[in-house]
Amino acid sequence: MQPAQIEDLRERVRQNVEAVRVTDIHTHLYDPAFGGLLLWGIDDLLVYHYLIAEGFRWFDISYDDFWALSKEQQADLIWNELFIRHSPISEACRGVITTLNALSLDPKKRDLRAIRQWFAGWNVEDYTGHCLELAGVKSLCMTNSPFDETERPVWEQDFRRDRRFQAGLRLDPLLLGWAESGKTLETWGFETQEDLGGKTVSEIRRFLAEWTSRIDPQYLMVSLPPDFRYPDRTIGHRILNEAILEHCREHDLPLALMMGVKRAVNPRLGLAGDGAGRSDLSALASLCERFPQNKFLVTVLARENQQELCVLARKFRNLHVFGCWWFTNVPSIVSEMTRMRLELIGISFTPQHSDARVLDQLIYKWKHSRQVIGGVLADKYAELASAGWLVTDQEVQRDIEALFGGAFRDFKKLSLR
Ligand code: RAT
Ligand code: ZN
Repeated sequence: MQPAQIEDLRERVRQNVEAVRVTDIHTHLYDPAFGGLLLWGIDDLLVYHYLIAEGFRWFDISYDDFWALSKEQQADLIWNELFIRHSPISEACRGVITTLNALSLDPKKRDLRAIRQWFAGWNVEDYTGHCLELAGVKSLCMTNSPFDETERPVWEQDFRRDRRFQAGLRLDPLLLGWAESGKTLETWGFETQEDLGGKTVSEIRRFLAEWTSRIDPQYLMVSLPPDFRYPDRTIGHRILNEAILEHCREHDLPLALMMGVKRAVNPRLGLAGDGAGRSDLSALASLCERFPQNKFLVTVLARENQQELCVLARKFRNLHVFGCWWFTNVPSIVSEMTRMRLELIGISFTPQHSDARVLDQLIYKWKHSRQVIGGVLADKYAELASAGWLVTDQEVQRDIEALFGGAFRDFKKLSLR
């Protein structure tokens, strides 16, 4: 191929990535029927926990005083410190600029008051459609915890689901904090014992069955600390083996494992105080090997674990790698991870999820991810063409659809018998 043809191919690949409609497989957004739980607008964008963590590197205010402020006051502080007094260069800061710009709010004016006024003119239903459209997202997965006192009551009423918002059943307390969550289940009418004796395991399964039928999840999910081991002799492991994995097999649901989060490294920062650590992926290897009929959707937080995760995916077809999670969702690392994944496992993974907590973040998270992933894919197809393969537009489009949702759907359908 001539250099001009290669450049043309690269451009077509990038355009395809720009245009593809995405299935976002992990977010913290809610169906609009959940009312105030669906966050949106400039103040929620500014008080995102990623920005709170960055703001505290400059703030001259105690943690307690900060938390005592109203949302708007916190947003003012963050705006002044991270956007006015310093240039908004970090990924999370740049995201706010990309979002405002895409919404046609001129960030160059730096007029927070005018931005607030603009948002006040929207209603949530219209704005939801507007954001999904601008982000090119056709559907997304929420994070739904039965243990969350604010969302539970909504599920317990009858409401009309917005099919663009699919459920994900989050179970961290069940697996990681049985001493407490067992008691909670008891108050909800399940017979439990702290040592898992008597009917406890079947009662946990009844609880899982009830929530599965109530919310119709795409998968069950849990985030794990870096010191998670498998196998191990803990109550949590018995819950995993005897209740969660059995339930997943019976309902043909994947279990999403988000590995490597150290919760509350600095508890004074609240949600912003979590950190990251390197995981022992031999735990994941054991799970994939011992449970060949269970499906595992996995993302890992430590950069140091990424290659090992790809190698495991080459060994186990019941493992689907997804996303550049949280601290890895910065362009330099997304680029390196996506390149490595394509090189090791081809098209059989899901390069990104947004993890959006605020609706409007879908816009920047997907815009930034598309830019990086599009560039990496352009390189890869150019290399393939140079190697002598005929790269057709139709096949490029097929692959890109797989990477942005299709491979995830195929993995869910995969028969492991
Ligand atoms: O990315 C985030 O917003 C984190 O706070 C976590 O929620 C993480 O994504 C998780 O799902 O545990
Ligand atoms: Zn998340």
